[in-house]
Amino acid sequence: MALVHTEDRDGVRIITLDNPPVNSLSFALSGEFYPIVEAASADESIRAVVIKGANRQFSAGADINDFATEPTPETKTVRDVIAAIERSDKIFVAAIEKNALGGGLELALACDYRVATADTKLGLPEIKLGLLPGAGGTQRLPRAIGAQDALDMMLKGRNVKSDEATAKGLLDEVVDSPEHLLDAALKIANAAPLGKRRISQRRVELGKGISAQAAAFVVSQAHKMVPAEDAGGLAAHKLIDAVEASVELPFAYGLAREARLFEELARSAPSFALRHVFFAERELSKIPGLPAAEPLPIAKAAVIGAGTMGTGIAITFAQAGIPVVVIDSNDAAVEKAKQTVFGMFMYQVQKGRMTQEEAWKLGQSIQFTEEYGELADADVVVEAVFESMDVKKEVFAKVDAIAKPSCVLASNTSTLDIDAMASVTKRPERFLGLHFFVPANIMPLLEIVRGKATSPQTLATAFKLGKTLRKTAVLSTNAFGFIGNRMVFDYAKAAGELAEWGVSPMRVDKVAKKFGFPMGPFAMGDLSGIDVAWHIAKARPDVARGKTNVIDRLVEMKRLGQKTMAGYFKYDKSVGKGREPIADPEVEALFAEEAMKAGIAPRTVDDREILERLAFALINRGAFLLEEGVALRPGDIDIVYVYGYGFPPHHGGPMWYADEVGVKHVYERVVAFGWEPAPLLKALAEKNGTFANYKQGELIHA
Ligand code: 3H9
Repeated sequence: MALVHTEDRDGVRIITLDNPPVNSLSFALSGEFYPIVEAASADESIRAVVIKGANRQFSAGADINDFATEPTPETKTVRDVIAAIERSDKIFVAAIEKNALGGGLELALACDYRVATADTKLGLPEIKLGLLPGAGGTQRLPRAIGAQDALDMMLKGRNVKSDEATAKGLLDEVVDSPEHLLDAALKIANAAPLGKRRISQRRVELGKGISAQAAAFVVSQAHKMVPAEDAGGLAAHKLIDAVEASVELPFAYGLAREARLFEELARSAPSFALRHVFFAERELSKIPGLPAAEPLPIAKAAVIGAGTMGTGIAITFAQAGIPVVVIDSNDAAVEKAKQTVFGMFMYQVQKGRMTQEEAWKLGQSIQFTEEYGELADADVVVEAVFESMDVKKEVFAKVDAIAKPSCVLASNTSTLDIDAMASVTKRPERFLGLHFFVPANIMPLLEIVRGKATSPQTLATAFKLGKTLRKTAVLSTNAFGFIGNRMVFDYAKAAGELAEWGVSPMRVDKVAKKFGFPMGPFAMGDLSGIDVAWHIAKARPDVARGKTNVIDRLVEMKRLGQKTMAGYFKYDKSVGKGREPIADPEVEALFAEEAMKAGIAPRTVDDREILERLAFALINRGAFLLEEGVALRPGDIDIVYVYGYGFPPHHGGPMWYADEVGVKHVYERVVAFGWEPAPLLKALAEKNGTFANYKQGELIHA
């Protein structure tokens, strides 16, 4: 099947890109596209060319898979296609439907005119893949909209909708429906009111009101605003260099600089890691062996419990357009929840993200009641009550008696047994875990926990719901702590062990932050609550308890974390609004005292070992979870950690990081640390394997 089709209409050649699902501009497509452009340029019967996309969109850019393959001298890329358009004397019009991203937008920018549908998104999101736009985007976008605006758009990887794109001068016309797009493009192609209009021939302005002399200052400021090259900022710095070239160099030289910088990035470790994250995210809902099932419609939701979690979940539903009823009989909790909801939507109004009226409507779509009867017509019920099996069982027995038979029941538990809860209902096949992360309306991760009776249709409904709620949903089996928390227990224990040897919590956190975590393990413990960790450690000392009694002592001292302004660190309202950890010698002394009681001698540890202990604890547990089938794929674990726990995406997630540093090295260190190595880690290490090539059920694939 051809990837590019052509049709002539009265001297206009219509080129249609047809590479489903997103018309990526792969090597293969470019191989067909290039000669078509050359032929149109050489054809005297052709006045103009319209480029459009099949599959209801223009193009999502270069094929990301191609970056891992080495092109041969014969390979044509989107860059060659664009160069051919640039050389041509014909009028080129881009007819853009829905997406013009990355190379897709770069292709459109090489055309003389652009017309788009109202739902179009334009953007150069390459930075999210650790790349920079490498097909002229860094040179043409600054010429089209000003260097500073272009830099901002590209550094954030921000897409703009058609109205904003028109205001920026990126679009010549917007049509109200895709049916009118081709006609509008043909009209422009025929009239070509301004003749050839190569963006490459424009001068670069820095931005409105900024003089050209300010270029050096703008560039140096931009370098200061982004993370260091070795802390996730490599692509950002190269991107700034490329935009600087657009300001300082003639177009052709700027283009050459961009190409060199792009190739450098395409081979860089952070870009490989980010591309892994991109594809791992898209694998998540592909569940091997799961029969296809039609998801149930979710038009109304109920949340049991108006605590922090329940309120966040309710806001999430409301924001996704699903009306929700929150059931709680505790007046004080309901009052607080109402205030949170109000404050949240008012904040959005203040930020200009919604109007008063929209905020009011959203607020109205969350109803509070103490009547369980109100959930009778809900399609999904999410329980978010106190973390106690007895309480939860009682709630579900009640819910099951009232909810309609098709209603899906979900628990938001972070550790408890889903099957035990399902057993008190008459619908275990409609039961599962939906584990949101705090704050539920902000955190993108959702763990979907499959019970032993959960039906394929219930799972399909949960994945669809996850998408509607704009969450990244990862499947886990019903195991203690599921994926994320099960791993975090080992991580926290590794951090605790370091502090028991006399490494200060502040130093441990600093090393984690330097690696790229937004906060270290101790600050994270303070945020989630020392009492929460203490309850879990009491329930499952085998998995969640360290070697000393530090955690019991902290609870005795009422140092429960940020909420009591003291935990592993202390907090002060005047420092970072009470959220900035301040080292507390009292806690360091407590670690020393408890370590001595437990017979643990102090030792010095260098930063490298600190990082290895933290990261390798995650990797080793991740390997156990893979082998036990708790997580389906290494990539699923990586997504849990990147989206739920702030693992630096430029290291790809813990399992990707294991491959980066070498599985063998990880295994040897795990053994040297005296930890029980996961058999899978050992097996991969012995065969020089990688997690990237590991497939469930096989020890080493390929
Ligand atoms: C670039 O252009 C570099 C140039 O500057 C320089 C070149 C020299 N390539 O997300 P979805 C697949 S870099 C390959 O589930 P949605 C995706 O894996 C590129 N595959 O759908 C999935 O496959 P599968 C810059 C791609 O509707 C399927 O398409 N562009 C690509 O939720 C559906 O994707 C970007 O970074 C691709 N470029 O969202 C845009 N794009 O079915 C990246 C998608 O096997 N793409 N696939 O799982 C996106 O942001 C979203 O996919 C999009 C659709 C918004 C387009």
